[in-house]
Amino acid sequence: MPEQRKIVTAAPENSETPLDQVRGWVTPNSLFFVRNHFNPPALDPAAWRLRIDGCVERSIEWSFDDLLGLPERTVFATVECAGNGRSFLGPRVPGVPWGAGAVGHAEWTGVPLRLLLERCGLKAGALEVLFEGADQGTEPDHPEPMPFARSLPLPKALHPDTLLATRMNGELLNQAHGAPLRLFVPGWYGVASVKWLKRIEVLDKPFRGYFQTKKYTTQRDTEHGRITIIVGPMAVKSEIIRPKAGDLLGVGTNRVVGLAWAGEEAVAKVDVSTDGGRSWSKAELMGPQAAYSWTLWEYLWENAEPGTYSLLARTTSTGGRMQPMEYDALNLGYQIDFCRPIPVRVAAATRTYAEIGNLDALLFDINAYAEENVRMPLDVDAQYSAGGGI
Ligand SMILES: Nc1nc2c(c(=O)[nH]1)N[C@H]1C(S)=C(S)[C@@H](COP(=O)(O)O)O[C@H]1N2
Ligand SMILES: [Mo]
Repeated sequence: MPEQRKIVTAAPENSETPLDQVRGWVTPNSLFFVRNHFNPPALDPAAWRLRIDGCVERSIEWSFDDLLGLPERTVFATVECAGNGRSFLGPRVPGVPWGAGAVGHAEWTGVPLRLLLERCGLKAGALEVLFEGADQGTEPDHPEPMPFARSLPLPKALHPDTLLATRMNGELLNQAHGAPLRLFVPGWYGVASVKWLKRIEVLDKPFRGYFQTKKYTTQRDTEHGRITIIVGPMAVKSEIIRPKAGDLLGVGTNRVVGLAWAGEEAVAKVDVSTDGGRSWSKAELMGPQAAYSWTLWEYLWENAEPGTYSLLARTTSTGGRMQPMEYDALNLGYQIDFCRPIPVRVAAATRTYAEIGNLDALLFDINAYAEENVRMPLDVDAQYSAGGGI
């Protein structure tokens, strides 16, 4: 099978990481999911400039080469789109109908945003930092063209791991992932990490843009009524990548493999259930277990008897947060973090068909069966005749 992203929409590209092919900790750039609201702009790094202005002592402009010459920092981190898994929700919600693969894990390298903000000098009253991409377009409920823009609260903007990323897995950013420069906010949903950066502005009041307050928000009921929350840190989540929903497994021992992540925290534990959540067993965590990063895990399911089963995985973070069993409808089609059952069948292995429609294999079996049933009496006949009769 060719290794490539799974296209959800072709233009602009929205595509998934092929999770069933994940075998390592880091997702190769060519397989790393892409989420584009508008057509990706082609920016010439030689002509490109980044300017920081707004609530600062001095506004400064950098060329791409200037930025490459500044001290770098590298962070391994998982990025998930806040709408990842939306197609599994019922009732259906509007938005890109993602399967499970709007998530990936990479090594991100760049200049800490803090360093540039310190060079500009923040004025008293600085509250948020606004990031504007060079891409623009319209949405059905916003017919006026607008750029893709998001803001970060000052504490996260000043966190030493928040980067202006130039590289992904050691390579200069490619166009799909935001070349030449993108913001990278580890532990937060992908929407925070603005691609194709054009402009940064320090604000003294909250940003109210379309992708900040109209989209990418959830709701919560409080004693003061229902409030709107801007999507930020990623939730605790797991994904079973092998077997796949609908797979036919053999009797005996089967290997269940998956991924788990916990936003700004590390994964502490993954539990697996083969009986729809009645009982749980601890999965084995494989490889690094680090803040921001996903962890691979495996569970050896022993003594599986013929039948139909519902597999579940549930992650707990180092801070003690646990994945919920049900989806919270107030999440409005974002933050899809519930434990999703994966139905599988276990049967004694006779012959399995790669696909139900494999007629050649089916005909082969029917013929083999017919031949078997015809041959026996023929053999007996032959024996009688060879034996010279009774
Ligand atoms: N300029 C710009 N930045 C953007 C977006 C976009 O459409 N335009 N999409 C955001 C969303 S919703 C996600 S999930 C991530 C996806 O990053 P990727 O395409 O590199 O995987 O980019 C974010 N940054
Ligand atoms: Mo996203």
